[in-house]
Amino acid sequence: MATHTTNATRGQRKAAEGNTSVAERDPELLRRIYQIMVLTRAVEDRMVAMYKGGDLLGSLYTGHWHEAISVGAASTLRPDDYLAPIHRDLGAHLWRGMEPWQVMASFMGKATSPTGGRDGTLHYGRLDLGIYNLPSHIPANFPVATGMAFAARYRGEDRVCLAFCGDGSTSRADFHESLTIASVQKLPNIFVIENNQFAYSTPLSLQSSSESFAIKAVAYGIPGVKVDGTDALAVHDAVAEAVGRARAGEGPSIVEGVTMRMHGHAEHDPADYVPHAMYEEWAKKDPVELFESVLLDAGVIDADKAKQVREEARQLAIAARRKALADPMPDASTVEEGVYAD
Ligand SMILES: Cc1ncc(C[n+]2csc(CCOP(=O)(O)OP(=O)(O)O)c2C)c(N)n1
Repeated sequence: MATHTTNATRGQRKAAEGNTSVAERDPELLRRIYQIMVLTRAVEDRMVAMYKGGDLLGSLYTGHWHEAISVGAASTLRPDDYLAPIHRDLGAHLWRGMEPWQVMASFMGKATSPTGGRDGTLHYGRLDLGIYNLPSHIPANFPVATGMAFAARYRGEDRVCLAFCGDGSTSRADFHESLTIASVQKLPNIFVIENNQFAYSTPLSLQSSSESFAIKAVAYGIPGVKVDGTDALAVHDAVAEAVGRARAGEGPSIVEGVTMRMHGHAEHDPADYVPHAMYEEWAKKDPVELFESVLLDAGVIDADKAKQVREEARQLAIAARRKALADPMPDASTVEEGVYAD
């Protein structure tokens, strides 16, 4: 099995092969990726304001500058595939059909949230959309993802399971255990590592001595590729290739997307440990703006359409906040429901 690890983005390599033209791609898919990236940013910006305004119960984790990874990766899946996201992946939830108000309702502990108000932050999922609720312990979604992939194969289904984790999560034992079982069993898994330079306050230099996270794939005998995580098409293409292999029974892959965590670990964290120059550098690589420019340059959207998409996203986020605020808290008498088997 070929194992390739490269620093070139998938987009760059495809460009070199001469088949990456934006014009050759499905314009509907491109517009949908753009729309969900814009919506993700709008919803998270609104939730940051809600956090500051005291609307939310717990802390708020956002995925600013992760939009190209979460949406680029999720957009490669079939609706019946499985998704095991983390706290940076609102874009993947929204791609699958999670409603923005449901996300807000979750951070408010509302009865209408996907967890019925049993959680005041981000442990929401929707099994009807194939989205597994993320466990708090990271990357505990990885062993679950291998289980989902195993179940799919056991049942004779050709579903795949896409799971995300951060750079810090790769240092945990469950990362290694999951990669080991997935590779020896050739499970239909895709493991996306969101390298955002920090794991809370731990910088990459204290996290790993490897030249990349993708290169860790070599030890598992599986393909690993490192792509520009601010480039939605680079992520999409790399993950699509991995999905193709997984669905064909060729086993799991690692895709590393390199980006920056542009907010604190969560909104309570001022992240004073991040050198200011890093923010200045990465501010030039806003994935939403970069993708918008690509689509504008290729004529897939025009300036009016971009304005319309942004305004619609803003209005959707405003309406979502209004609904989530108005929704009821759980009825205290139901507190034991869902705790014990009937
Ligand atoms: C096993 C475990 N240890 C610690 C935590 C607390 N915690 C939550 S996210 C996080 C940082 C994770 O870093 P990384 O995997 O790089 O993802 P990022 O938050 O940077 O996206 C920590 C320490 C946890 N949830 N689970």
